[in-house]
Amino acid sequence: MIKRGALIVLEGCDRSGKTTLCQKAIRWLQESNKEAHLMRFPDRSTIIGSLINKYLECSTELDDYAIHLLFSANRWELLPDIKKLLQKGTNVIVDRYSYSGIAFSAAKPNMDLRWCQQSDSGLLKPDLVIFLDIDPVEAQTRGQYGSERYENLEMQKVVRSNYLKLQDESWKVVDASRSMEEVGRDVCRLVQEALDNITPDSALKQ
Ligand code: T5A
Ligand code: NA
Repeated sequence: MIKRGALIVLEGCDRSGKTTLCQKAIRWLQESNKEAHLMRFPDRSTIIGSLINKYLECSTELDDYAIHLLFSANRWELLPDIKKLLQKGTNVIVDRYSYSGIAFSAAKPNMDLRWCQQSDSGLLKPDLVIFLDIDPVEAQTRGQYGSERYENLEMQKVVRSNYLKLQDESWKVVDASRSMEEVGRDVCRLVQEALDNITPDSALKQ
């Protein structure tokens, strides 16, 4: 019986190092001869993703509820791909997932966190969520925020507090204010543990 792959998500505020660490984890897995595939949300390459991209670049306006559902739809449209990879034994590392969807939308006035959770209900549950934790004030020093929506300190502070409300048993919080090398070592160790925990009869989690 083929052992399914692990679904591992990296989350964190803007500039916490998600993309850098996802790439490091993928390289490390591939060098250890393990099947690994990198995905990211939003995936801006689809039709839904192109609408999200326009919204993030501030070249179009959308209702807060409508954009929330588009971010969610972007995950739903790629769910079959994720399932296929996991079922054939490929480990999938994902740069942002539902937690971003909830933490960012719910940081807007009048958006309820519980409501924001609904549209992602039924997606696959990750085996491991690595939360790269950093004070948004410090993250900001890693290069000026660009012109994308949400890239401002006030928003990022609320996002961080929302993230912390979403922690469950799959979460590991990593201090992301340390050097890239130290953070990378922790991330690779956690990834290895998650892979070790998958057994031939581990089913996909919903
Ligand atoms: N969003 C997303 C929603 O509102 N709803 C959703 O459902 C989803 C999925 C775009 C926006 O969309 C929102 C959230 C976002 O606001 P994105 O495309 O993932 O999301 O955002 P990006 O701008 O690509 O990425 P981030 O700004 O979040 O940055 P990362 O990936 O966390 O950080 P990274 O790796 O690019 O590193 C940033 C800089 O810091 C350095 C790196 O070299 C780089 O220069 N760095 C470090 N420096 C020192 N020490 C370390 N340990 C370092 N680690 C990285
Ligand atoms: Na990123």
